[in-house]
Amino acid sequence: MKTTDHPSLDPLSLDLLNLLEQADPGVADLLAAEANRQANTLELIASENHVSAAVMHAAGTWMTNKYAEGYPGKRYYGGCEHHDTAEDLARDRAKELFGCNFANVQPHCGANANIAAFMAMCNPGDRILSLPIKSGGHLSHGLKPNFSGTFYEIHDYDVDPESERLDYDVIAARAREVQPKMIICGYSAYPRTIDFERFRAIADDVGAILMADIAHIAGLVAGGAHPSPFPHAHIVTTTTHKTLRGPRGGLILSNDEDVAKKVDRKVFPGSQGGPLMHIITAKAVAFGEALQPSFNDYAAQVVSNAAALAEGLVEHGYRLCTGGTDNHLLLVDLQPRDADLTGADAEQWLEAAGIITNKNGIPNDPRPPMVTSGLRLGTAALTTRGLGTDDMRQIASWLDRVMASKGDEAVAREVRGEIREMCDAHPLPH
Ligand code: DSN
Repeated sequence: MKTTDHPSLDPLSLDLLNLLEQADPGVADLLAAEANRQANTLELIASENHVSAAVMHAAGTWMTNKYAEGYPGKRYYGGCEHHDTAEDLARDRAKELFGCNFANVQPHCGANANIAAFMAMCNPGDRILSLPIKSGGHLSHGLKPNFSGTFYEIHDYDVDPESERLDYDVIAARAREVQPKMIICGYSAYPRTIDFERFRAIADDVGAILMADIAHIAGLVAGGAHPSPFPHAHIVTTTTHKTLRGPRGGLILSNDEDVAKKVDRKVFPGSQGGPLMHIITAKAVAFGEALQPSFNDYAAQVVSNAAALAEGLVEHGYRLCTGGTDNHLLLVDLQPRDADLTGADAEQWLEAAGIITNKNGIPNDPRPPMVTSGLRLGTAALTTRGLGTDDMRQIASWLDRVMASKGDEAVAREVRGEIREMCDAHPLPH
């Protein structure tokens, strides 16, 4: 594969491919193929996005060469002057972005942020109240094989079986019953606004800590399109790469100095060694981007696009869990449209047509997690490409055409061609 096959790539990316063509042609080929895949398909995975060229290239720099165990001003290695500056910049920008007093930018990912948060706020064996993964929670909130389910006593709350939404009165009753040390809110597949204030009242009622994992909605919070977990949550964790559109990584935020001190100890040396300074530098760049006024427009458009996609799918006969969406994602129940259609089939057929999604269990899903009756869709990446609400209606109609055809190859080929035109008109960010 020649780099001249990629006229839409930014100059640094072309230089990288040229360099690798000499140094490691196999890797050059696979990277070029992945760049093409991302450019030529529609990304609807709710937890993914397309970073700017500035964020992407900031993640691949000299900063990767350095050990910087410790924190700015207190490192275990010499030569950390510029690493201190980068980490301070990332921390200051994160605090400004989320309106809080403390940020730890070292967690390598969201699950690592959650490990450190659990260790900071709880002791092994403590009771934790969270939403299980089968109802939209995250595996690091208490799944049995995960650290959380292994070392803590996990109790569930659930969404209402009819409305599929959080029922705060029921959660409050459950909290009184369980008397947890910590309550977790924030989810991977919940399409509705989270009432953080109500969660804090529930936590206060039983003397529990409130942890908000805002990994999915962080960009919406930063851009003013979802209420903030501050001042309600005692501790907030997130990833940096979903709606926030930064490099792949984690982040912990708080307003409380005692929480902050504990978190710092539990990230390093509690659960991690050397921080990924190249990623922390890219986090600083991404937070700088999210502080621009245009990021508010982006966040608002993500939400409008999700609403338009939801409307389009409902018009085609699909049922949406909870009846719709308030945020960037929708959870589609495929059963009413076609009782035989599974999430696994839909994911595979759509990928063949150039639409990238993930199968996802729906509340009370009769099918196992590798099959599922649902599809989770998100609009963060499409919105980054500059797509709007009219495009979402077109995409809803492609989704239906492919799923209704049951993976017919000719239909997939046709749709793929049409999608290619939309992709060419909306190149990835440079
Ligand atoms: N695995 C992520 C998601 O797709 O939602 C959550 O970390």
